[in-house]
Amino acid sequence: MFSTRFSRMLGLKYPVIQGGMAWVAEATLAAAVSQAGGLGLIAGGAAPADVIRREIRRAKELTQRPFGINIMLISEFADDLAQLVIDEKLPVVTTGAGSPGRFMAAWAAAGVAVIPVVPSVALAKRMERLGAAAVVAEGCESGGHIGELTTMALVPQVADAVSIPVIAAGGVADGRTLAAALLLGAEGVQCGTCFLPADECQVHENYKKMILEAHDTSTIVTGRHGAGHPIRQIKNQMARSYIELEKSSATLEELEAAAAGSLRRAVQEGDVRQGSFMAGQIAGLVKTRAKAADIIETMFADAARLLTDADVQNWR
Ligand code: TUI
Repeated sequence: MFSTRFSRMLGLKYPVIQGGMAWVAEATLAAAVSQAGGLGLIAGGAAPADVIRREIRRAKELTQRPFGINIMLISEFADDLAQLVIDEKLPVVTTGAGSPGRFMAAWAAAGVAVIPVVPSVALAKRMERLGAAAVVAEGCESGGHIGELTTMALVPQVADAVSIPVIAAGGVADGRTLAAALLLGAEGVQCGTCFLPADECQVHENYKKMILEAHDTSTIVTGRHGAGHPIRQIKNQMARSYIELEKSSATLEELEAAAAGSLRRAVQEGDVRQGSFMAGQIAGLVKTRAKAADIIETMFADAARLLTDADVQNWR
């Protein structure tokens, strides 16, 4: 029932992408998601190509199934990572935080399926024209760097505007939200937050606890007051003091210094005060630890029940 153009394109059992979360999405998690029938991603983040090559090789040891990498386009190593995708013969790449235009010809020549993450209809259309295989329409419920529009508003508008498959991201973490995304016109979903407490996810225990204990209003967006990038993260001392700094009209250099290393401090050190714990608004719904395969199978089984229920109009 969950065979879509997107799942068939990559031979996936389930049309779900594990988000390319910087510092978080490494070989163990990506391989577990791919092994479960979804699409695992290794995050390029701000890492150099040799680090990511090592992760790719490690994932290849762990699974024969397709996986990809995510390239954060503002990384100084984006060009190296773009070539790495080709050298390592990866079937798929996703991109974020910019337009991958300058890489499209080389990737097309190598047969790589390109799936840019987009926050707007205009960018989705541009990506389709450039030859993207699909787009991830990412709403501002998502963790990390976000655009303006919600998933509910963005996904159906993108689905109407392009002919390539649309993958919904932002606020998807269970059967209900998956079913809703499909009803909005998506042919798959991308999830990040719900994989943070996965057994195979290597983040610090404090990060997992932060997600499991979060409630609906636990996240906040930094970067909306000063210059820079809007980032959704758990509302802790780091996020609050950063917003205070922005409001005090600090310089870009001061803001960059305040944020430097904060994601690594969250993921690796579990620094609950000075770390940036990027997470989506759906964190409040994520209550259990489980294997990545269980997270995926439960989500799709629940969505299947909802979508085939004869009484779907009155299901609640
Ligand atoms: O990229 C993400 N999420 C991220 S990246 C990240 S690491 C980071 N750290 C500090 C500063 C910035 C990033 C954490 N989370 N999601 C995909 C995404 N892409 N969200 C928004 C966009 C986007 C924004 C503008 C994509 C394209 C775009 O277009 C600009 C243009 O070139 O027109």
